[in-house]
Amino acid sequence: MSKTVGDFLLERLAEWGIRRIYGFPGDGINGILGALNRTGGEFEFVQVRHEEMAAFMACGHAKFSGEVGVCLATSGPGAIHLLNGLYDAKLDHQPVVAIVGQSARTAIGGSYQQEVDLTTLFKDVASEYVEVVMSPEAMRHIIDRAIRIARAERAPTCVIVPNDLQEMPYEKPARAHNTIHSGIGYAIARPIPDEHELQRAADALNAGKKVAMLVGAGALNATAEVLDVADVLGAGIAKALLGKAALPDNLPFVTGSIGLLGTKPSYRMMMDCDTLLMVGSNFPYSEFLPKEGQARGVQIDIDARIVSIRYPMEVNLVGDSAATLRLLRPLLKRKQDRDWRERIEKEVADWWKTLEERAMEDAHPINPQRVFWELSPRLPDNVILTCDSGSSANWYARDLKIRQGMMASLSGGLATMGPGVPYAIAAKFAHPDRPVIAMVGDGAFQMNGMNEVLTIGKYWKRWSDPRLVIMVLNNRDLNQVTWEQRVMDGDPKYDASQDIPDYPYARYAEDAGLRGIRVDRPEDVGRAWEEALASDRPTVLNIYTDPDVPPLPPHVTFKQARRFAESLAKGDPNLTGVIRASVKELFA
Ligand SMILES: Cc1ncc(C[n+]2csc(CCOP(=O)(O)OP(=O)(O)O)c2C)c(N)n1
Ligand SMILES: [Mg+2]
Repeated sequence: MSKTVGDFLLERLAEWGIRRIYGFPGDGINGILGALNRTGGEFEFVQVRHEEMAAFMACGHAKFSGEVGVCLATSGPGAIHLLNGLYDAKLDHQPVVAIVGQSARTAIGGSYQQEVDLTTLFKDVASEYVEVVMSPEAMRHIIDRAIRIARAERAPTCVIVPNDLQEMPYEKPARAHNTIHSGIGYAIARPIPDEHELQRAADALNAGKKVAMLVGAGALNATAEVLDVADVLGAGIAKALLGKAALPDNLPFVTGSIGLLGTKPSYRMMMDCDTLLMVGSNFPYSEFLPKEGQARGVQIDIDARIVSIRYPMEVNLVGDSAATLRLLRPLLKRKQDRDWRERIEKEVADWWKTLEERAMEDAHPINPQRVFWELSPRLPDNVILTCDSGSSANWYARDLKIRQGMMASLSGGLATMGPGVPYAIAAKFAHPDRPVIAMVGDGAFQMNGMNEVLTIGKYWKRWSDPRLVIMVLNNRDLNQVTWEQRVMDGDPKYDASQDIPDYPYARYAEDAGLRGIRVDRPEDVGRAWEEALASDRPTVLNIYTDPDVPPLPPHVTFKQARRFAESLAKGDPNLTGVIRASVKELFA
């Protein structure tokens, strides 16, 4: 049999170094699946329960491996299911290539079954590149460009392959007019800013007496350089959510997370600083940054489009974070006066004590903060952490003490529910020798995590280290939103939209061939983590936590406090519990 377009597509993916595809079948991609079968195991096809999960996994693969993630779905419904996962990749700037089927070229435009205008559907999410392959000769340059652009722009791209074309004999483009002749290979570059701009940045930073740094995902590979610069500048460093793994939390001048999920020392540092150095972050909430005019600003980012969009910066340095910081460093003068740094260190030390006290406060039955607090000292050295959107993201951001050598991520930009478990699966496939922990709410687990437990059941024996722990924060509530309704809108909890059913998740895990542990007493939390992390198979920890412990912002404004009081006065069904757990936190 001659080589088909499907065969060629896979050959090309392999040449690009791609070996794993997350997907789900359908007759719109049978020509590609048949070709995958013929490769005889060269590719690892990971079958998911839902195409959105394939897209999350491709995004997780990119996040944890730094390589392009690939997902594959059939035409129509399969392609539509990918969307949310692809938006997650888009908003968190991850290179993902989606390959989707389409009706046969002979049927396109004929309202054929499962025919959806996929170019229009993907136009926004894959705005960097979405193309339909219309002839065998075009397969080569379209897949080449989709991969190269995904990597260059750190964005999702999409290749739409009509099903009849997948089975056709592959033909190389002739050497003729109207043909395209592409090759493989990335351009690796570490751009650096102009010298003059570097000097201007150094002048601003040298003039400051109270320098605050904010680092994000763009600083994940610049740990040493960030620390070096912070040391000379006597700066404290706050971390945006996606930058959690950029710096260990045991350094005394790292103020931790920032924003609604942030810490008090981060907040105070930003309110008091006279200079702001932002590295690789697109942190959105300007109310947590200095007031306009309060601080002189310097920003470093690889993407010229996003500099100076959160705070009016005086100097914008467009370049690779590590390379730029290395060039900046010799231009900086060491701050002799260390008062600012010492004040930050004192606030950080006090804050950790506050967090411990909060975590150990009684709750019914278990204080969710304690679940994260007790995990920190038990984190294996090379663990990979994933988290979902929900109240768990607060405790992940604030309470969990990350150390050097770990990786961690969640859906930062889209803040979608659902990626916690699929990211963890992708982390296991990318690093089968490392333990992985996913921290997800019961709502997110019900939304899709439970289904993907079956995927874990199918594949876990392939992983050299079988440890994958899914911690389900079982509060029987869509708790983050319940609290947003109370604090932001002054509304009482609306049971109809917020209450969710309880379910025996540990038993469910056992039925799926995994381990399940149910925890409903605070004193068992530490031991449960230890058991799960010593297990010979993936484990679901079902931890019963108190929905009345408030995931409040680090400072509560007068307006928020008033709205919260109003929500209680309007007859919140959880009234007594809420008052017990939270008034102390709010007004203390
Ligand atoms: C797909 C999606 N739907 C809805 C939301 C809004 N939302 C954010 S957090 C949240 C509650 C999550 O509940 P759960 O997973 O139980 O976590 P909890 O906050 O209770 O810890 C909701 C509904 C979202 N972010 N993403
Ligand atoms: Mg919940």
